[in-house]
Amino acid sequence: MALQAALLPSTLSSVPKKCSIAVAAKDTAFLSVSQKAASLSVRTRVATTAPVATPGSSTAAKDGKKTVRQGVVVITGASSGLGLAAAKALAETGKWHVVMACRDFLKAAKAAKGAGMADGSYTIMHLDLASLDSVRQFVDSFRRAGMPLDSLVCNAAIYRPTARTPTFTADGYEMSVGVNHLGHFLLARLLLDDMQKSDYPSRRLIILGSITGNTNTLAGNIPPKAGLGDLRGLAAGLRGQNGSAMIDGSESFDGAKAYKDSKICNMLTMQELHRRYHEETGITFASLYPGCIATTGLFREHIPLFRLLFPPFQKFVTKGFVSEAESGKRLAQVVSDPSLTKSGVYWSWNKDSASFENQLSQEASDPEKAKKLWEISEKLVGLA
Ligand code: NDP
Ligand code: PMR
Repeated sequence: MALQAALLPSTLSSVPKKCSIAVAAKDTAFLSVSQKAASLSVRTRVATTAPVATPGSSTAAKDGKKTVRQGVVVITGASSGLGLAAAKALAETGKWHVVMACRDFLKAAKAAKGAGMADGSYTIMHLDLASLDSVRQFVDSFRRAGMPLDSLVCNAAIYRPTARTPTFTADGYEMSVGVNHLGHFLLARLLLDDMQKSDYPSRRLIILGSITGNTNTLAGNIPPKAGLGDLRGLAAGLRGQNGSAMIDGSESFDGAKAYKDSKICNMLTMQELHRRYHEETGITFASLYPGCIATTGLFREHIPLFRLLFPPFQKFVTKGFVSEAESGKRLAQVVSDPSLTKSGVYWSWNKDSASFENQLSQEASDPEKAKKLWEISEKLVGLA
């Protein structure tokens, strides 16, 4: 019920800067139902539950000393799997207000309720990474909501393992790379400004990587192997019809490889952000392989037999399996653990679930490639 009542058009000018979201939610009571319906567009909806404490405000302890305020973290793709589990883990600490940046608003709302996330511990905002317009609108909505930004987690992804023909984003880019890399690239670049304004003691920008994008591992050597080549397909626009839909310029499309390539892009982008911005801003940039979360929606497009056998295979054969809850704790650690402040790191976990700095493959740590990827991506998302 709180959710329906709190459906807000992000364009409302009444949302005050540094607002208490409780006030913003209450304001909607003054809108008539028809006004609400008329002003709600799928792309600009914001829902929030009344917060326990105003996100971004410092709280004064009884002895007069200021305590660290509640942090605000944006997590993309928080409507399922790892993103949802991390959102829950962070919200439960009471130290974080989670902004769930999701393409399916109602799914996200149901998922948060279903996971038992407390009212007031999260805000849902619409973000479709398959549209650069939507990314810009999200940034706009977030700024209008008046919250600070302390951490950003680029988590959303799609995997199209059986696809033999490409599909395309609203801007005409191959979908896996468009969503997993280009959408996040634009989002991260735009929100860096907001993160720089934050006074939070440890600000972190995290981009999900994976073992399957790293060819220095057994998992990374299962065909089709990731590989960006000289990026000629990306440089030509990744459009398929007038060139290649694959980053390396291959003529034939391979959905599984496109995903793994996008993960190399994610890991290279994290390192390039580190090189360009860490010293200047103090922001920690990190990536991670959370373990094989074989039960998530990531494998929804895989054949039924794969979905049946993959979890037991990972549990009992590779022993790389990790539950959604455990992976959520790992990601939450990278967001907030005081011992994980090192920048430019790709985190992994050992069998005892202890984190360690992992080695990226040669390609996923190639600075020349990272620079080239950065420059091409800037052009594709309209930043250069
Ligand atoms: P899920 O499919 O459960 O979650 C992916 C999320 O991304 C969903 O919330 C989905 O939204 C969202 N999403 C997809 N497309 C878009 C879009 N266009 N705009 C906005 N959001 C979108 O997968 P996982 O939780 O497994 O994956 C999370 C991350 O973890 C990914 O980056 C993945 O690469 C990484 N990872 C996963 C591993 C695993 O074993 N599962 C291993 C290594 C890394 P919706 O709910 O609407 O579909
Ligand atoms: Mg893999 C140590 C062994 C290991 C690990 C940790 C993974 C993780 N996988 C391993 C081994 C193997 N896998 C082996 C030996 C095989 C051949 C039977 C195998 C196969 C396989 C397939 C077909 N594995 C897969 C697939 C997928 O479709 C998944 C994928 O590539 O998604 C991109 C996948 C994965 N294996 C993993 C992980 C973490 C994934 C998926 C998640 C990801 O990278 O995001």
